Amino acid sequence: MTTTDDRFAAEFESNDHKPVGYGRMLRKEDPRFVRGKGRYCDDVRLPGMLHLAILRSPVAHARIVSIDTSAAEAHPKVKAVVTGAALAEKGLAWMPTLSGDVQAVLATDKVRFQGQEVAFVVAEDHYAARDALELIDVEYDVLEPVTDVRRALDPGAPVIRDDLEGKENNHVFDWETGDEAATEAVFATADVVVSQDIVYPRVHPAPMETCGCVADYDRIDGRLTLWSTTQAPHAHRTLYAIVAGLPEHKIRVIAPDIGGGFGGKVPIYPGYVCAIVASIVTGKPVKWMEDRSENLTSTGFARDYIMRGEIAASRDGKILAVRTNVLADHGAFNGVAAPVKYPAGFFGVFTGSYDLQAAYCRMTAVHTNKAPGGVAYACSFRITEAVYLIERIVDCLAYELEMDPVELRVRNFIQPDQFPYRTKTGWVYDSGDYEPTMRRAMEIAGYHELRAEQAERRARGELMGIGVSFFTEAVGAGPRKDMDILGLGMADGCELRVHPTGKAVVRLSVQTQGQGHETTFAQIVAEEIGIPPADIDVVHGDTDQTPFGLGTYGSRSTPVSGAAAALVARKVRDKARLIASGMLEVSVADLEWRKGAFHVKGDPGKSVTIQDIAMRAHGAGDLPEGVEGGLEAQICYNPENLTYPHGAYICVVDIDPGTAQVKVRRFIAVDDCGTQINPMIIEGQVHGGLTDGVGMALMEMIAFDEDGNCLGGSLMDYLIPTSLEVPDWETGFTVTPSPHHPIGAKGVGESATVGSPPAIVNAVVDALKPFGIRHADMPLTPSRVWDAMRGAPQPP
Ligand code: MCN
Ligand code: CUN
Repeated sequence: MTTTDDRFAAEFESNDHKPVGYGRMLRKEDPRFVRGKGRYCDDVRLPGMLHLAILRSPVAHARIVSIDTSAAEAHPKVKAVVTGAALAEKGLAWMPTLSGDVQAVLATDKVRFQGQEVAFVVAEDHYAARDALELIDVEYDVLEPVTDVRRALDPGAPVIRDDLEGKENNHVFDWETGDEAATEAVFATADVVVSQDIVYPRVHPAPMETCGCVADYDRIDGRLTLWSTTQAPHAHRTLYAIVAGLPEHKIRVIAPDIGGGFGGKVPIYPGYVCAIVASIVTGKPVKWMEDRSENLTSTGFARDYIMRGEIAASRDGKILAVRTNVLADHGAFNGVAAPVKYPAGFFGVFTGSYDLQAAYCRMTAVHTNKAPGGVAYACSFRITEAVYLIERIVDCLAYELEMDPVELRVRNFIQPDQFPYRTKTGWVYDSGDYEPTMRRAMEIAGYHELRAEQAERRARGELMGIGVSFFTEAVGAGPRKDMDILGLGMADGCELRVHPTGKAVVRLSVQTQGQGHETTFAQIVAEEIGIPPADIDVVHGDTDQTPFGLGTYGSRSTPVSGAAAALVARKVRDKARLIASGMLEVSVADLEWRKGAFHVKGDPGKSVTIQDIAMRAHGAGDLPEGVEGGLEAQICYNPENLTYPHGAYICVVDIDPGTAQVKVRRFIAVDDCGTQINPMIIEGQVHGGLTDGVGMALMEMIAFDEDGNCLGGSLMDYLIPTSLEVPDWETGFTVTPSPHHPIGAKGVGESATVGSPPAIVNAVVDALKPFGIRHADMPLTPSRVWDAMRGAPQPP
């Protein structure tokens, strides 16, 4: 099989788009993973370890009348049974969420979503703990649930958060961005205005490994060690210190190998807190691991935005303004993980890749009787929703103007000379060159031939669709002046030590969940300091071993910690230069750095390698005046701006007119994430994100019935794509470096998840054009497509 990757890779890497040294090297972590030698939370087994299981609410909304734990306590293998009332006595029944709300660790007064934590059992083994859950008798007084987000603010709707003083309705926040009056003025005089209701359904990241932890509290020296499925070990440690009142220096959070995070492992879940409490109470290590249903029903969901998009344009296709109204379902507790000043995440980039005159967004967020969460699943802090909105509404406009969707986009692109470009909602795009990326995608796709083929097939009554999307992402939060999580500024520490024999250790605050950081961060340091990646160990995921930083999400590792790694290596190199000048007995100005060695200018024979310098830094003899021994450095990097990767995606689908089944025949993705570190890893990230996109566009939705029962509690009901549903991805790349990142790299980990759903939906809607259909909501399952074809009303 020849993939586009092969066809284009050689050409791509031979031009000036060279990735950083060692480019496509194999992943250093893979020998461990492919041999089944990864070490995940559930592999942690400590002597005397107990097991914790959580009793969860079977109903969505109910008052707790009574809880009888006596039978469970009498179970011979049970060590403790804890309820919300018991936690309340210690002031631990509630914990802060990442968005400044509070969430019940165990319910005391009411349960507010199906699957909410009500009590926990600690037992000698996992099975006994689960068995004992069945012995707990809870009497519920069932209340009317709020499941329809559109009714959450109706007068008389049951108030979910009556725990909050003075709360009389289900309102969470109102938020707006852009200029309402200026936008209204543009809309009032525009030739064409198109408006469309668009739903981005609630979906779940569904990582292979569910959430869990092992808490080990040492009563003698008061130390807590927590192995935990976390994407942000340092931030979690600080929050545990605040919640549990433990001194921060006595808490060690270890994130071992993680079997996929996708944002679902950013929040602190009640289960972690329960395990810590259980270990403190019993004095033994305690393990908690969720099962699949618990993961799907109670951990951070994603999306759940109901949007009305409006676009104003001139008759000849100049887009003038975009306006949107959003109703956001935040579930029972507002557990969204987003920088404090950004309650709607980075949804403000809904103006997309287009040069507009005005834009405005108004959003209302509400509580419903559903699990908390809101930004997981490779969302780039809500850019998924923003990109879906703009790319769907631009296609609606193309439909009304009877214009080719590519031509409409190209006509409105922000031009290369407009960067840095300030959008009408205040985001400053660092760099971009959009048209070549679009053209590259068209070239790989054979866009014009595809349109010709489509015309022929349509004439035969076949349903073939071609969908396009073009996205600009904003990744790499901070800068810290604008961005913090619960008061913790979004900057990242990094530390580099070179040992006497020239081997190195780089310590990161970010934490990989499968993205290959052990490889790519070694590559960044290798490029800067000339030590081969094999000789550089990447240490992460352990607060005792690494400097403070905010963790991995929003594709921030490369933009923030990647920059930190490059700069810390340069700092070490600067010191190495001083030592080299002493060793070669020339002035610093006479030295030239070339791949791993300092050379005396004009005397190529005279040089010292970084390894020679490392030994000298630690060895006998004098160093130049004022230079300390050792060869190491540390920094805390505060990014100047986000980085703005972009991409052009083209999707080709065929729909079976008899069954309404959508088949993704081809998918072409051209991504631009600035300077590339490891093109192979980038392709892997893109392949994964595209697969996510097929899932969301065609299969995935966490649905609820009228009683608030979650209908997506198993992978039989919540469908995720397999290799059978996805095509051979065809990828291509362009490179527009970030001007402010030390190596010009931008993030890429969420690009394909962000960019692909609109391309797929646009393709399906394009295939359905003969039916006069302009829009249909995800997931485009056969039944939804069938209904759309029959002109049936769309589900709410
Ligand atoms: N990379 C590169 N060159 C670039 C940019 C990135 O070689 N110019 C490489 C990086 O070095 C890194 C990988 O690509 O190895 C992803 O980098 P980056 O875009 O910085 O994203 P993060 O490392 O911060 O990863 C987070 C991102 C997010 S937020 C989600 S959600 C997601 C994603 O990554 N979750 C994932 N990809 C995932 N991939 C796996 N396997 N598992 C997850 O849980
Ligand atoms: Cu929003 S999912 Mo990723 O940022 O961890």
